[in-house]
Amino acid sequence: MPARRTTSAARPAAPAARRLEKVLVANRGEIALRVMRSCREMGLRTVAVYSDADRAALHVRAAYQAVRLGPAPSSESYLRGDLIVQAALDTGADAIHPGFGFLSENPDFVRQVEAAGLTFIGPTAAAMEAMGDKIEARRRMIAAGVPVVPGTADPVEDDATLQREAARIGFPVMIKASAGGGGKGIRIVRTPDELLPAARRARSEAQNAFGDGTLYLEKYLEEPRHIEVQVFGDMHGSVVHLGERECSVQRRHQKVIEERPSPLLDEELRAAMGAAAVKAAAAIGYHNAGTLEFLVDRHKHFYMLEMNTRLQVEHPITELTSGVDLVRWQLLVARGERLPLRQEQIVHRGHAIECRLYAEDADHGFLPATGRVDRLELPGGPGVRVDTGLFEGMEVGLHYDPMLAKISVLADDRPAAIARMARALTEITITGVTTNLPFLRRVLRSEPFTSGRYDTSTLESRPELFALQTSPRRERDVAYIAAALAHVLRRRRGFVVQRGGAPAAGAGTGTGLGGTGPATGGAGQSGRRWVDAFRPGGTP
Ligand code: MV4
Repeated sequence: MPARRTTSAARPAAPAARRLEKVLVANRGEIALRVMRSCREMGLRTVAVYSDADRAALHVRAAYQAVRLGPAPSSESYLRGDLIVQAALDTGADAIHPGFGFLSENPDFVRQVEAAGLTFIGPTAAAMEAMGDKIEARRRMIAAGVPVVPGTADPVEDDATLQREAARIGFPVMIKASAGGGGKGIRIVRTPDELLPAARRARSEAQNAFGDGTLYLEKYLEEPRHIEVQVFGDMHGSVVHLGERECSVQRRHQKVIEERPSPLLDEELRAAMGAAAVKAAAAIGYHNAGTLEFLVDRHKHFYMLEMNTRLQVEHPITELTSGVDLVRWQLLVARGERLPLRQEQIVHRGHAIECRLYAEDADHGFLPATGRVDRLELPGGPGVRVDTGLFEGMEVGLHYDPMLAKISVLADDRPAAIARMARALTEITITGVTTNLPFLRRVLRSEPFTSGRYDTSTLESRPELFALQTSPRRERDVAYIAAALAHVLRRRRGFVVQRGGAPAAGAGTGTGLGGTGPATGGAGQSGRRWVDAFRPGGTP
């Protein structure tokens, strides 16, 4: 597909084959491991970089070589593009994979990498810039015929323009920062009198956060779904899509569960959104992995919002249903090869769901949790995939993203995928750090999720549906059980039960009187578990 209306900088580079034998992975945790796995399968050597907090991390152990960057804070380690490029040169790497977050969407970093004669595994700096400037992106998408949310085509500078444009669009409107993205620097304005004060605050916030106070306006869509489309381009001008991911289960712009296909889309809408996503990527001569974010309103109208110019956290669900290794494709495209499949050869099978396990306390304001992981059991079995950098003994601190693991499942259909995920979640044990695991279980079996009728506001507008359930009756029952347990354990002090086995010889069977067994040896030393006290035949 030829790319039209592109500047020379955005046109696909000459597809000269490039040497790719050793890849430096400029990231940490599960995504660094994920990238290294595909590298290894392709016979490529890997270089890890790490901060002092990550000396013992799995990504360091998985790599062929590892280079220390600096102290734990990202600003002194994973965000130090200069040190990362130097590490690549020192180790003889020929390419850098940025993962996601950190430097992955920083066009200056891309230029630094290329100036050093290295290959950046991702799109061009120009494509990142075109999509990073939201007003510029809207202009280009409108020109390409991709639907965007009704709004302004130009920055809104003065108060008169703000008022005129807001009235033309119609309230409620949303004020957004052109340099923004994600959830930063946006404001909902419901009435004309709120407009100017909101714009003033938004402008100074954007100026502080991004060094650019440029604003634009959009019609505010109420309770939209957030559905994104995975695209892939090569340096020969081909662009394909790999279907959508439903990402509406989120709170505070933090995604919690993603699934594909979206329960909302029919084949017609899916095809229309896929075609729009391909058109958007082709219009800027895009190559490598990208994602087009759309909002879908209650009338099932879709509007492009933003383009993410990187591999995304939730890419595993696309891999599960398509069978495509997206990192492999990134590496192939970066070395100048053509996409391995044409659009009609990309076929999805089954239903995939991803749950994000976060180190946070969902029952106490979702505060970030820290600690040392002392026991860890991860799920497995049919159709289960785990992406994580966790290991027993790992310290979870506050320096990096709180996401600990991604649990993904593939099954024949949506109900089977939900059942499989519920099963997988029950197989997880993690102690030493509080996680959102109980919250994930509650969301998974909630009515909005099981029915597929949820939107981006559901988690935040109906928190009671996902909250820890307590009631006077339930609390009374818990109190009864605790009292009974305390009673039994008191009477049986010294009752020795071998861990997981039959009661030890002579250890109080039948009498149940305190003190008949060995008087020494607490539960910890005997290895006795409280459940053993309730084994059939084990009661007095
Ligand atoms: C919107 C919107 C409604 N109408 N724009 C939030 C993050 C940024 N990427 C764009 N966002 C939104 N833009 C218009 N015109 C609602 C959101 C929004 C949202 C979007 C995607 C996923 C979750 C969200 C949660 C709240 C608001």
